Amino acid sequence: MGLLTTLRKQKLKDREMRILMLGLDNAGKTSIVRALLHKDVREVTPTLGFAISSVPYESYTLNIWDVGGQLSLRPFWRNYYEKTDALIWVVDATALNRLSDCRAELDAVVSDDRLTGAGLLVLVNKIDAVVRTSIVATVRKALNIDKITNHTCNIIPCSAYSGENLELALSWTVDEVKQRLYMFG
Ligand code: G3D
Repeated sequence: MGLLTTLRKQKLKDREMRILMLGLDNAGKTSIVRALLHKDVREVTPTLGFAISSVPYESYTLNIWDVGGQLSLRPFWRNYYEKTDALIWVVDATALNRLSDCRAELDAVVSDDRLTGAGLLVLVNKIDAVVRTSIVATVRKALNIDKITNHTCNIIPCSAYSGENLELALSWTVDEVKQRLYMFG
């Protein structure tokens, strides 16, 4: 059994997954984490560095790394890539004028070798505040999601405020990681 396979099996045995949550500032990353922890989502303050939260899901512990998305913090994102099992990229559905900036940042992140293999879930957050028709298609196209070939991708609309689709987001993420780890088992 190769070292990589052994490490992957150990990871599954430990039942912990490392999830990196990134996106532009103000997308709603911290709010989503708070919603997952059943905390008041109206009480967020900007994440100046990073915060790690442990979210129980099924029999797993998801260690979610919420890293600040301000321009000045983005060069530090790469310091968090190592050992990431899944990347959750959060998009602000109310800030479509920032999609080109968002795409440039996402392109740089997904092409980094240290994230190779990690599943990619794009969450289109704040759908409680927009007209829903075609929002997912718009974001999918603007971010060129269909051109990302080195990650298994999915895109889901959600709302940290209402909690809509957050359960679905977790279940997709966990299933993707499980499938990949077992595939190499
Ligand atoms: P960030 O961690 O990505 O920087 P935050 O984003 O979680 O700090 O959220 C940024 C702002 O978006 C906050 O508003 C927050 O309340 C709001 N927000 C987060 N999620 C949602 C959502 O699902 N729906 C709506 N309508 N707003 C959301 P403020 O006013 O504090 O800047």
